[in-house]
Amino acid sequence: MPPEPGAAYAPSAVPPLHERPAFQALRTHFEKVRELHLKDLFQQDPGRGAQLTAEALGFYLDYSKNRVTAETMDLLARLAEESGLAERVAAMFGGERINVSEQRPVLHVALRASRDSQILVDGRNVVPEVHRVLDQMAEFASRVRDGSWLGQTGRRIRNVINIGIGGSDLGPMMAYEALRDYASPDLTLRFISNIDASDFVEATRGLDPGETLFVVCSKSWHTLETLTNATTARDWLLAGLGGERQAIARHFVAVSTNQEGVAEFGIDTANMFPFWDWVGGRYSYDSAIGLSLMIAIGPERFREMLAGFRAMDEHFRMTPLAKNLPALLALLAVWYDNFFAAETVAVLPYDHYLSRFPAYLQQLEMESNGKHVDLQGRPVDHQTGPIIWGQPGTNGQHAFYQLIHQGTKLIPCDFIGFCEPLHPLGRHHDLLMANLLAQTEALAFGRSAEELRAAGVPEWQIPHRVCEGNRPTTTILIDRLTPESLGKLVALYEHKTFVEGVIWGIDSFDQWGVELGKLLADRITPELEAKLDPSLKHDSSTNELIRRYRRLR
Ligand code: G6Q
Repeated sequence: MPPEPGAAYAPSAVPPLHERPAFQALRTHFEKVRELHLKDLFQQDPGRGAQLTAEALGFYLDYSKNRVTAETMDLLARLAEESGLAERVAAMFGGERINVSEQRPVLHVALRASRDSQILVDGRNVVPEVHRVLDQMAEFASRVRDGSWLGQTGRRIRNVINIGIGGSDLGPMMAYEALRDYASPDLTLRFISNIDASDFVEATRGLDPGETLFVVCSKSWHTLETLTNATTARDWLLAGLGGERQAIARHFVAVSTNQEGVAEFGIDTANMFPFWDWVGGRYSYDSAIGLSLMIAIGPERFREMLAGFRAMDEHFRMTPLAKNLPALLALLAVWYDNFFAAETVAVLPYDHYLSRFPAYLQQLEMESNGKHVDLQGRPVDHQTGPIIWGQPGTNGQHAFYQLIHQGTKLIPCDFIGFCEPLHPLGRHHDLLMANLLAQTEALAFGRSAEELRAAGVPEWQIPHRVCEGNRPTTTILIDRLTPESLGKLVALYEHKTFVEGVIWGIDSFDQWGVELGKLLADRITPELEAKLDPSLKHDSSTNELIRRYRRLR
């Protein structure tokens, strides 16, 4: 939809990154500090480990094991200011159309705003509508949970399957895994995202259609994977329930912005949970896209999670940069990305419940900041978002950590740990946390040839065993994994991503590359399915692959 006259957002002019005075000062500063070793920095300043930290909302951020000095952090904060951060934060929270390429506001913060607050989009307060949908979700989720929502054959729902992909899958899936300990033991929650039928077959294996509810999530209701899976689910259900079409209303609900599409599919729009075009897919799991999660953990816990998001939003909006947790994480990311030329960042949660968190962050950060032009559409002259990857500790220690310790690449790492265990079983938690701490220590300080010699390591082996150290890490210690702290953690990274994008001068809220991907397969599908050999007009590689596939399918 074209923007309303006068509604387009135009941020104040900010010079390109390389021309900002703070960036130039950082370049000079970088030459002075690039060779400094963390070992020396800690020796010179014994208070460093307590000083280069920030604490808020039960989160303790220790960034002292990064290759920075107090001056680095001051200069980076100046860079954020010169990038117009304060103005952009106000514009985001104020409902301006800061997603410039789609001319949309970016208001995931409205999804967790308190009932009495006011956030205007084109002069209309959107908060009452957000709470109306939350209440609708709560009512429905409670009925599924207490067994008063019955399936077509009169039996209660025992299985909930979320169908969605990308932003309509990763968020609820990550959060469900994270909060499994809080989920109802009476319900099974599964996720189908991939167009590969194996995903569907495995997710529905062994389930009774009469006890199964599908939550179909698609903002656009145009996504091939989701609509194909939803259609297969409808067939599976009807086949299992004797073909009675009215069963669809008892076993399917939809989360979408597209009411017409939902009705056309056959889902009763009374069972549709709306959201809005000002919520980006990867920022949406605290909207109705989180319905399946709410069914699993209950409305009360979902609201606790929203309170966590809200607390981090307020912290981000109100706290000076030097103590602002999301901003600090972003400043460090910019430092490694634009000065040390680090290509990747590892996120390493020391909590098995956060096993899907790195995958979730991959979408959040890489889709948001994988951009090559600035807000005005000019090519950027600097690196933008890094590659995000990771796995839970301690498992990764026995696999890829080797490259972080002794490889040739600089990989800044975020270590995330919880002080209180959810399962105080034997020594498990102390051992888990000892590993987290030991890794950050080893990465920073390494093991020198002298230390190895003193330990009696033979001379010929020493070069192989030396760990140089000076590998940067940030440690985030959180009190306990709860719905509330998960909300804070996700909002922490959402706002970190936003600050990075502001400094890089890009639109963190569009995803035209993803949209292109949605179109590409449409051309090839009929060529694979055609009865007669189609005339192929691709490159010779694609043509050959299509021919081979057609022969062997
Ligand atoms: C997220 C992206 C993308 C999107 C999926 C699903 O920010 O836009 O991951 O969420 O492509 O789209 P639908 O919800 O429209 O099906």
